Amino acid sequence: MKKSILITGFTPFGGEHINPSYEAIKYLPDEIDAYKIIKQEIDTAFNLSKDQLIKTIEDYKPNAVILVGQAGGAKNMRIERIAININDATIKDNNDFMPIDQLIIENGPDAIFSTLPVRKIVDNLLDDGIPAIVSNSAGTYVCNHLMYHLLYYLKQNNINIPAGFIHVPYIFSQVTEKTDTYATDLYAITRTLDIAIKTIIKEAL
Ligand code: PCA
Repeated sequence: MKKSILITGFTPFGGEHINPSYEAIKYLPDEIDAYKIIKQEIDTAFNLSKDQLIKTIEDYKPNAVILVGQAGGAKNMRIERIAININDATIKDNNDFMPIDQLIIENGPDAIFSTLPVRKIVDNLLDDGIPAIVSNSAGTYVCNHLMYHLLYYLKQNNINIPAGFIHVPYIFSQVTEKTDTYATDLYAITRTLDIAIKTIIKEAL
């Protein structure tokens, strides 16, 4: 099978009409540095997201997995370092489900670290003039849930590939009616993902 990298974004949620994570992924090329780029949109739904992701991993056996999600109000690209074993939603997901104070996996580890070169990705983004940080919390909603499931699945199955999560801000079209809310342009997000992919290929593959 051809060498590949799986990159996923989410469907819009919480009253938004678009989700910048998947919008940005659409503009990535289909191949980067000889790796096929597999693009997938995942439902913002606790109980659907994991199966959708794992099926694609089993079908394509990618060499790396990058999950991307919207972090409304964030002022930088947030390269997530860690996923924690808790679901604690403050709004319903797209399936009307709102878990509170629930473990993701009974008896699972409290937390699992990203296996992406997070610091190197941040450094390369900053060198390119893109605001970026290493983030120590992916929240407790669907994004953290899927990141935790991904890292847990890979560990359980002894699949040693780089995998992790990137949270991105709103884009301008989402904040025209929100006052004092940070936004960036879609191009900056696509460029962020392109730099992240190239960094992963160089540092971890
Ligand atoms: N962001 C949400 C879930 C889907 C998305 O794009 C989150 O941060 O959990």
